[in-house]
Amino acid sequence: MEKNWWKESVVYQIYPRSFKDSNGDGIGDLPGILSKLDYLKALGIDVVWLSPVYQSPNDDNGYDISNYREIMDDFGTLEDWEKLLQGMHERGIRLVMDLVVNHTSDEHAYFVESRKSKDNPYRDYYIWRPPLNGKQPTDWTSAFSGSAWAYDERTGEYYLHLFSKKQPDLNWENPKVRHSVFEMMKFWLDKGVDGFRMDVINMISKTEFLAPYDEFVNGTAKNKAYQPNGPRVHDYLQEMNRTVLSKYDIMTVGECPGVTPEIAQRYTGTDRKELNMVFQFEHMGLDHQEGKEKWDLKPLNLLDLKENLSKWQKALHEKGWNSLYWNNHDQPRIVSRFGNDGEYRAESAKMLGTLLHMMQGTPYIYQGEEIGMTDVRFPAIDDYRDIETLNMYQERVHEQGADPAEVMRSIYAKSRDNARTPMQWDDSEQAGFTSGTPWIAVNPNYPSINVKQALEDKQSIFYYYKKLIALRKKYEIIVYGDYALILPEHPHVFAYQRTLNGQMLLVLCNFYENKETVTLPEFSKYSTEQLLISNYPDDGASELIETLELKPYEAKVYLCS
Ligand code: TEU
Ligand code: CA
Repeated sequence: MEKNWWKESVVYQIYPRSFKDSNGDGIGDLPGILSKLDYLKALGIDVVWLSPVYQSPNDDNGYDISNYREIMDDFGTLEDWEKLLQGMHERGIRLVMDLVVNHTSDEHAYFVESRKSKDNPYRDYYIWRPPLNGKQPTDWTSAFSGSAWAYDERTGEYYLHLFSKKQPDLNWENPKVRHSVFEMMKFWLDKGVDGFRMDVINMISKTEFLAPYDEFVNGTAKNKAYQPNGPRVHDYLQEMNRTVLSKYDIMTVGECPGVTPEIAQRYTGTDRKELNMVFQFEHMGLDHQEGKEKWDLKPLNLLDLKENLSKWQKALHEKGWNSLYWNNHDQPRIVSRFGNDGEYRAESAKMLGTLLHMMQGTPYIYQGEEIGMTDVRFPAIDDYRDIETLNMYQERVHEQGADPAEVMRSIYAKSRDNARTPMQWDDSEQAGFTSGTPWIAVNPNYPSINVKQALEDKQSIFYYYKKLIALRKKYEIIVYGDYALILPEHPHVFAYQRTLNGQMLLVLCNFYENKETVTLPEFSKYSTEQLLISNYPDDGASELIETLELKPYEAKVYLCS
């Protein structure tokens, strides 16, 4: 298999608004991040993915960009950004920027022009359609509730917004749009950035737009949801690769909701010259009811998770590359979601980290995951800030009459704000995040869960993650080894093996709080076994790998030969 630095790296995601405030305005900023680079260096990560820091009216916290070449005032200046990049590079940390080009802000100069008149030179930079029988051109819905079409009085037409009304979708069919995006990418790459995380990049080509449109006219449309992976997406990405990406030594990861392993092979295949890897969402969909929304909860069945992650491991082996993640700024905290954030918080957080970090792919750690930060339960809807959460509450409670308590339960389980409460640095007021009032409240558990405490405790989740990262650097088998699921039918233990050059890595994870005994007779053939890491202290008892006892949420990794 071809070796690449981005296959051997561990990425740390920073959501700047919630990471560290340096000037007391309650909003995290670039100087704040700079002041924490030594912390990241100590953890041992190789790359930082920085969520958007560009100029934005913040309808969707920076994912609505009004100027791609300026830094948001809340976050600092371009000079602060240059210093941050330099600070990272001095420490051997690479910087991956967020690239949000499916849509812009409605306050971007292009859209301000575009909406002025039907013959404006920028009209065709966005997707405009006349009303159909006095209504929306299609019945597509926005990811943030309601129709994906907004009516604009000035010209009497609708524009498409797959996300909020303030995030109009760019028209990638227009070569001028593509050229403008590519020039902007070069602007940042020439400053020295090391790659891009591309926001919903598989949505840039709109699905068979005209066909459903016609169907809509004759009443046969069944296109409620907009479908990603549209017809020209691969042409666009190959053009981007030819024109921009191939000219630099960088890494790319495309955020791709709705990809299957087969589709992901097309985005990440080495011969395809598109992207290095994608973020897939199948494993993040296992705890909601099929065909419904993420808010419609269902408990996780471990067998589904085993089947799903194994399918991805197999499908992209030698054919592409996986990203590995449990968390990001859109997902609830994994220890609360698939682990146990009460009695076994530390054990289960470490177990989940083990399961992910021993797989093949590039692991991503989201800020706070390395100290086991948990979901939050704010008392009232007014305490929430996320547009997706607020729109959903409005729609379900005020428009559809749902029980507010029931809706709050969904919010507790799934709101994006679970991931967006401020980073917990210490046990001082506001968790050491700010000297002022934070833009969103801190999680009240900060006195016991914080970085200061984690750094003082040698058994902390932080040091365990540090060790997971270090193991990946030491053992090639973790990066390049083959994957196979073992004990596929076991309902409580997720076990797999990796193999490379006659060695075998055995990974065992107990997902529940009961003790488990697992028997693995076929492993008697290995003569030596070394315990590389475990989330319980080594009790010195020598064990036979053929019959193992697993404690609550226990994780064990053996290297056998
Ligand atoms: O998210 C895209 C995406 O897939 C979301 O619709 C996701 O399904 C939702 O957030 C889960 O609840 C990206 C960004 O990561 C997100 O923060 C932005 O809001 C969105 O694009 C629009 O830019
Ligand atoms: Ca600030």
